[in-house]
Amino acid sequence: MWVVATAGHVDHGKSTLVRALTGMEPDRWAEERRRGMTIDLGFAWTALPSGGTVAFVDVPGHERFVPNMLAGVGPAPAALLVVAADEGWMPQSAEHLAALHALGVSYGLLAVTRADLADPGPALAQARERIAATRLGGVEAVAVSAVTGAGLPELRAALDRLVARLPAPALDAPVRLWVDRAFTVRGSGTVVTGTLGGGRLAVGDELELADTGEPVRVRGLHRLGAARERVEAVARVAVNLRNVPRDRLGRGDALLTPGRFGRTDLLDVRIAGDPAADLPVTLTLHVGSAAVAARVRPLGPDAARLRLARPLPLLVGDRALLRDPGRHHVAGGVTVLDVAPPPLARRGAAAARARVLAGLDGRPDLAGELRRRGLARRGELTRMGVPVTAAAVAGDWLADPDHWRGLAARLATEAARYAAEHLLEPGVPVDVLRHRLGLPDRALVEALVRPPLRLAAGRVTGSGQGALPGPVARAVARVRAEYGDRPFQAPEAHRLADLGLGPREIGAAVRAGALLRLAENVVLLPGAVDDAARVLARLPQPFTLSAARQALDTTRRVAVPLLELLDRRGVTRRLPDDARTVVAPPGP
Ligand SMILES: Nc1nc2c(ncn2[C@@H]2O[C@H](COP(=O)(O)OP(=O)(O)O)[C@@H](O)[C@H]2O)c(=O)[nH]1
Ligand SMILES: [Mg+2]
Repeated sequence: MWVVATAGHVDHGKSTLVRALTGMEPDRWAEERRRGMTIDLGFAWTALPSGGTVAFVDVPGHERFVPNMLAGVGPAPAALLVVAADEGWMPQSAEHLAALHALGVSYGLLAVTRADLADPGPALAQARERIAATRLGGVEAVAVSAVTGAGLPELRAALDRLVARLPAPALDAPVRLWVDRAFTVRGSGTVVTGTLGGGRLAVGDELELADTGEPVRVRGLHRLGAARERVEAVARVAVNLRNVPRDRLGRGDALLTPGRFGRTDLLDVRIAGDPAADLPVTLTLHVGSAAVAARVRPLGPDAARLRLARPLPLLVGDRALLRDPGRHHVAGGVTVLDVAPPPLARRGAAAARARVLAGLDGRPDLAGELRRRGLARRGELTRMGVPVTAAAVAGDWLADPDHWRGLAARLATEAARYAAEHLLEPGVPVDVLRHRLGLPDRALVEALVRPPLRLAAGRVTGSGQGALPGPVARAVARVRAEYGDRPFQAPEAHRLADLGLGPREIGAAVRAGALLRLAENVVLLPGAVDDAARVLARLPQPFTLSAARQALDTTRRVAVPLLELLDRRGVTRRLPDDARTVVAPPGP
């Protein structure tokens, strides 16, 4: 199915043409039929000669109802422009064309209606010239009369050629169904309709209401008036929602694939049209079926920051338009550049931001997004409309490679600085580093730890080795002097206390490699383990604990943990009878 919106001045024959093409009545309201004028959007569809189906969103042409027109055109990918042969180009012909251009609609067709009333030639030439200057370019044109039927077969054939050119919808895209109508059906509850431009819907699907974020479930689906289990884009759909009161949603809301869209009331945009500096401070932003007041802050000649009166589910690259309702003036087409822009608090931030925006084009770009943000979460990027194709550095965090390298270097510097400031502490707490580096998540700090730094018990260790506070260094020097010639005798606990070596000091000396801790309050000088292995290797193998103790000239207090340490290091092996052999003697 294809969806085509009508466009054109009031009374130029849009609804009559849709009726003639489809046999359906697009003017749904009694008031519309009584007044002979379209007020709100109408819907009708027909089969084309090729067998394909085209659904029309018939829009009102009256100047008062341009917002309704925009709600219908916003989500539709193609337009049928209608100009009456007997009236020619009129104000809403121009305004509707400007809207199509601003929204980036580039597929269309011109129908010159009421060709039985006047020579269609002049209106056709005039309209074609105006259309050629827009994104629609050189469109096919057909003169028709709904009264005589002249031109209708040609128009059908031209519609077939038009829809054949339309790009295929992205069926794997997340759903963002802009609601253009919401009503209650007795016995079924709330039903909303919209143009499904991408993705798929199925009965039972869970979706999210854009305005409130609340989850809703699809109870039933209709496509062109017939019940369906599933519907693919492009389609006109009616969605029956389970347990959703009618007053919870309306035109301008949207049904979303959960988790795939953010809601933003602050965005940076490119504006094609009036110079940004000339725009009124307040305009209406039209996007999808929504119309929201926007405060405009120019950032450069063709870029601006918009503050919306309510948040919308927008993605980078979305097309929208800004309109001045008072002047009936389409101020410009909008391309969304950033849906999560940085605050502009510092002096000069706006100018810097303008320079950044000048380099953006609305095409989602992961590398650029990371370059600008440094770090971003996977879900955040997805909800901006930026496909995540790179690996995370930690958890669900992605990082710009340069920024990440810089953080690793800063982490090493900060860890060393902390170690120098806190000599007796076993490394720097992860949270301290997180704070000093300004990182939002501990997992990032942990992922930044590289050898020789290590992560142990919530701290980053391995910095500042050898730098012991003076008193500790002096105490260690005393141990070295006193025990250098009896390396396997450990100072008694009271001797350690006399030297001022408590648990904290010993811990620092051990981390600095100045002492070796065998057990609580049992320390040796660092070379003792290799020396012990060499002594033990010269014993008849296997040897007993007692033989080891005598050879090393030490006590059980030292020998037991020393041998256990040698076992753990694979230097000795303990046999079933508790004797040991040296299996891997150290070098000389
Ligand atoms: N003679 C003639 N009248 C037409 C034709 N198309 C529409 N009309 C009349 O023009 C008026 C406006 O048509 P309508 O479809 O409501 O215009 P819309 O406002 O563009 O939807 C109606 O009175 C129609 O009957 C046509 O091809 N020939
Ligand atoms: Mg009409």
